[in-house]
Amino acid sequence: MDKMYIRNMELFGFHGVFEEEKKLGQKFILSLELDLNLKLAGKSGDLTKSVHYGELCELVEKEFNREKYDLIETAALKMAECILKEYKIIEGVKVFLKKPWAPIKKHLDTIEIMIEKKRHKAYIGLGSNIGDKEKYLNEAINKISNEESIEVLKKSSFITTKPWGYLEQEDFLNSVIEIETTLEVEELMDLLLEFEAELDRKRTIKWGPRTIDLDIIMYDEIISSNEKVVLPHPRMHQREFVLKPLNEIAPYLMHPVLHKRIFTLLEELTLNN
Ligand code: PH2
Ligand code: MG
Ligand code: MG
Repeated sequence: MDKMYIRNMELFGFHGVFEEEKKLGQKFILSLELDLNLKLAGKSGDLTKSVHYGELCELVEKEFNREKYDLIETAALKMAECILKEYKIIEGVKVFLKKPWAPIKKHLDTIEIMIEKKRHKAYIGLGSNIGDKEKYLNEAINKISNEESIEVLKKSSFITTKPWGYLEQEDFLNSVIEIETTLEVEELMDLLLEFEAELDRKRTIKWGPRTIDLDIIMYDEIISSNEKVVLPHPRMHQREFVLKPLNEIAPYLMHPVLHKRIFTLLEELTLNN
């Protein structure tokens, strides 16, 4: 990926844990590393295909001075979020923030932090088998698309499926959506759990009836064995109610553990049943 670097921009700000820092202010030094394709602009000479770095610096300075924070971590994170929100062509950003003159009674060159934020692609499986199933799926998708840090890119159709696992329950309505998000995987998981709770989800029987179930099926090509979010979803390749809708919107997506594409996994599952 091509890069744009902005190095050592001076900012005056009022961030700090000490009262004096918030009163008197001090100088900060900001650097940015931006991931974006610069070849299009290079070829065409068209500024709109790149980032006007003068405007970007203005934007970042405004965001830096919008509020006073205790921590430079907060100031850096806010700037990273603001850059990705404002510039869709920027895929990722690293924000380096120095506070060389922090009043800590020590001689040092500088203290510096780096925060990285990126756009991620994820697939979310939705399922409902209580009450107005279509309404629950639609409400969940609305909640997800109303999030500032999420954009819904694709939606599969809603398909009716027989219950899998625990059989003594109503048929399900299932769907899969593709999203782009700047949330980390744990943040996305917490948000989906929040939405499930808002939509009256009760956890009683494993694999039992539910108003809404929102599962992260894949998140980039991440393979994770973290107890809280196992990725890719460990049973996705055994479930037609995941593979069928997923195949509608991403047939060539590669399963990062099995190294097979979604359409192949679906063909294999259908053959074996
Ligand atoms: N979800 C389950 C268990 N069984 N069966 C179908 N057909 N659809 C589901 O979404 C589903 C299921 C646990 O998440
Ligand atoms: Mg599930
Ligand atoms: Mg679940």
